[in-house]
Amino acid sequence: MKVYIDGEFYEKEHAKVSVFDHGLLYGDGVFEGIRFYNGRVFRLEEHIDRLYDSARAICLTIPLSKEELTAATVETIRRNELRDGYVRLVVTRGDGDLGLNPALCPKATIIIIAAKITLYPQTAYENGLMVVTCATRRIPHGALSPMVKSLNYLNNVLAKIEAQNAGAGEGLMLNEQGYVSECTGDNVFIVKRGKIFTPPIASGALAGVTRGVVFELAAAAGLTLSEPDMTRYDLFTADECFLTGTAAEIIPVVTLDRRPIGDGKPGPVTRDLMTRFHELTQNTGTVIY
Ligand code: PXG
Repeated sequence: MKVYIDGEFYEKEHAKVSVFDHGLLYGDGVFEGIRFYNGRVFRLEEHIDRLYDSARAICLTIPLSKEELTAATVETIRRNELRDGYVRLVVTRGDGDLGLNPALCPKATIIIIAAKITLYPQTAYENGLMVVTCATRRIPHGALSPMVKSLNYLNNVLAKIEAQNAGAGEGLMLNEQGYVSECTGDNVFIVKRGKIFTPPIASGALAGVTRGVVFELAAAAGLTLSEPDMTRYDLFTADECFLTGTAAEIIPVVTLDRRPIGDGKPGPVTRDLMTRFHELTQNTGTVIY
């Protein structure tokens, strides 16, 4: 494996950053997870745009242009001779002294890792996932914007632990007001009487790239999609439920807090969207080779 760090490629065992990097010391940085399929990077431009927005929001200057970072991303995949996989971009505040002050870090560190990722077993895509509601709430806008894909994932990690301890595949996160926000690493959707619903970004949900793709697929399928405030009631009474994310793709949810959603099986709208999504990933994206 060849890992990109600040313009150089290193073998995995030599791919290291300083213990004084503020990404490690304070979680001071941002990241993106991007998939590539069939020799093409899926929605690369959108991911790069979100990375620069996340960086801008935390006053972090990425020392490359979007074009340069895009080229570095594609080159990292190429060097690893992969056609299908997952590429992780990490931009940290960089090497600095002890102390929070980001002015102590002269230059951001850029890391690009191209690898494979499997989040859930194939059976979960066929039979659906169990989800439980987590006691850990989604970070409020007033603490750190949930729009920022930052290196501070501790509250999501804690929520994930709750889900794992409950024997569930994913954890549903509510916001401080008790409205449904999203899962620990995916956005959530429901289908009710043929219409699709997902919580609004204001709920604390990440503006997921896959979420946006589902908006496009729903429009192409002639399905109505809206973003009302949602509570657990909406999930308990839904006909279908599914999650979206770069790593998860589109995955059906069949129970919430051990209560079946709909008939407790992946539904037809979810299955149709999964098929449409698969087709799109195979036939679109930035060409790698
Ligand atoms: N919400 C949160 C909190 C996320 O972290 C999503 C929603 C879905 O967004 P996208 O843009 O991916 O559709 C995410 C994304 C991982 C991993 O390593 C996590 C994500 C993406 C890629 C890999 O678990 N989360």
